[in-house]
Amino acid sequence: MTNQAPRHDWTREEVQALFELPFNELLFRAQQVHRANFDPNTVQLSTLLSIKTGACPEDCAYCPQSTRYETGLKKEPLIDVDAVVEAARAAKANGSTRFCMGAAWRSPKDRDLVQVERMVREVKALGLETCVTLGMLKAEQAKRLADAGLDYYNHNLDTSPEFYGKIISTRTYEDRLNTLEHVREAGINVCCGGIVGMGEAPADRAELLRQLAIMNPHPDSVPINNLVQVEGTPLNGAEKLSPIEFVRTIAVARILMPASYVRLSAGRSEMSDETQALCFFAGANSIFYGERLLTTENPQDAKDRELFRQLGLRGEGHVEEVQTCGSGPHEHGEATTGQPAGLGA
Ligand code: SAM
Ligand code: DTB
Ligand code: SF4
Repeated sequence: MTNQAPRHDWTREEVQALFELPFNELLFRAQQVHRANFDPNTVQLSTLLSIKTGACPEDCAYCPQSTRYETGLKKEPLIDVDAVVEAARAAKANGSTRFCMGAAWRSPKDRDLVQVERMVREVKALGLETCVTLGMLKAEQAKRLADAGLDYYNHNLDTSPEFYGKIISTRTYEDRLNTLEHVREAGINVCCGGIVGMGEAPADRAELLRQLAIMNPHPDSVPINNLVQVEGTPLNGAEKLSPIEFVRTIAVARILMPASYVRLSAGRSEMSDETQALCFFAGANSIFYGERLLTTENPQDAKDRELFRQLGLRGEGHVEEVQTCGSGPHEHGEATTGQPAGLGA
């Protein structure tokens, strides 16, 4: 029942019905699916670095980096490759296996891409998985990044197609799907999720997850962000999602996309340990680890170490310690063993 092949034909009604299950029933099902596909006590660790900060021409209503909103953010042009390598080395020493570099661009200029390609090569040479999020990509740009050895590209749907126009006007949902297609066609793994807590209706959350789940194949990583409210952005002061509804969102994501890594992403700083514990029980098996997201804060390393200790969770092993796990439960061939510093068992 629980380790069936992933489906791509979920209907709105089916997804809605999952959200409406009694909480215990939903979490039990999610945990069953999770166990059929992953080690339930292992969490993949990714570290973020903003490589180009602020002054973004887009109008994403949640984002402190848009030039349209007064958020007091200090803007910074594309940083040096050396600074990136230093941060990546520290992330690896701390137990992260993936290093995600984010740039506040609508889309990268071809000359900027040369520098990003160098970053990808050098971070990869450290033995880390690489991920970048640079905005919209053309097919040739995705190809260049693939040639540089990029492992993942993050590009979120953010919300349902129906709610999308209330959040962003400067690029369309279709634009996002096109970028995702270029990424997939170039052979790069897709990291794609969204944000909740933006004042969307329950049906928008269900539809965001359904849109992700009807992709074939499913995104390899699915970041679920809880809006980080930033003063000066239009969504500052939006009604917050209840922690229980957030946990339900994680559980439904796990059931719809059984073999994908579901990342408990932005918003952990404001979450209780208990909420995070429920998210892990509901099937979240990846986090951003490290004291900053892109421009906002994330829990201190020591706090995450203590949380993992209390829950008996361990960070997924370093990439170069990969053991082939052909007979194992998860199908990505990534590391399942190893004792990374910081969050190892
Ligand atoms: N500029 C590129 C883009 O938008 O595609 C890449 C960087 S952008 C900051 C990456 C993602 O971060 C967004 O798609 C959004 O899902 C997430 N994000 C941005 N601001 C956020 C916030 N305040 N709270 C939660 N997630 C946020
Ligand atoms: C994703 O889904 N969440 C990350 C990453 N992909 C790039 C970004 C979260 C950003 C939170 C707000 C900030 O720190 O600027
Ligand atoms: Fe720019 Fe990305 Fe922020 Fe939108 S989410 S304003 S595209 S940095």
